[in-house]
Amino acid sequence: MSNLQALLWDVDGTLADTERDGHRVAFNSAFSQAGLEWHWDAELYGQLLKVTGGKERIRYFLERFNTGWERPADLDRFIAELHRRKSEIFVTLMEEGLIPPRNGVIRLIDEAAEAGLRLAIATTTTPANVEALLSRFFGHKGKHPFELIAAGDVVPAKKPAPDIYLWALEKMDLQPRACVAIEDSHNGLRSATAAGIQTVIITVNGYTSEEDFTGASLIVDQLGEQQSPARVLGGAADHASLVDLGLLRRLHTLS
Ligand code: XBP
Ligand code: MG
Repeated sequence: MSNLQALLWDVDGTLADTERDGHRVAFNSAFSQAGLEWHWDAELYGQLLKVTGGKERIRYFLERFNTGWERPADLDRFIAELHRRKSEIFVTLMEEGLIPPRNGVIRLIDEAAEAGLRLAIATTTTPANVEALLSRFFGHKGKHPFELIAAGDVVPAKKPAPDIYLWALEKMDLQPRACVAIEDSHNGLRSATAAGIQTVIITVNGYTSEEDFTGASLIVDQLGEQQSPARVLGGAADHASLVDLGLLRRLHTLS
């Protein structure tokens, strides 16, 4: 009998494919509005995703890919302001509704909420981004079923550090073994695992499909819908075509 109590959800790449057509576009608009001739194409952005957190990603870009750029005296402040503008642009993009939830996401969230499971978000993205996305997917602000949104700078170290998961577990007074985490990336898997969560489901996307997911309980190409079944890429569920609560409970019992 599974004692599964909660599902902890990543956002970017998991709830929706926000990176290439959302965050990347918002970064580029912020750069151009600031008069910077920087452009992150889809391929470069894939490399930059190695570092989570938008401010951290800009810094990584400067350190690794744009070392010749003359830095302002107060680089931290410059990056923070650039990122503030990027976040405003991203929220506007989300409000326009151009990025839909991934297949099976709303189905599984609804199923879990109806079954009385607790639901939370654990992400490195800015809280306003999550609010905008959830408002779009579940109707106006606050209508979503998540009891906690753990996001952004509430902890100093972003994924792959375990901090954001540990923060959420503490706030919810939950044991890591009572949870399943749903992630799309190697960094996310490492973060959840390091927090003690033993059942991690990975839904890969274009940017993460080649990453190392050793230790994940299940790897799928999507959570799946009746008309659009999930393809199992790894884990103990060979013939599953939908990631539903029954499957999550089985995997949770096994791990
Ligand atoms: C998400 C991120 C975030 C977003 C950008 O990682 O790395 O940085 O790309 O968001 P995960 P901000 O899905 O593992 O949480 O610019 O708001 O930081
Ligand atoms: Mg992610």
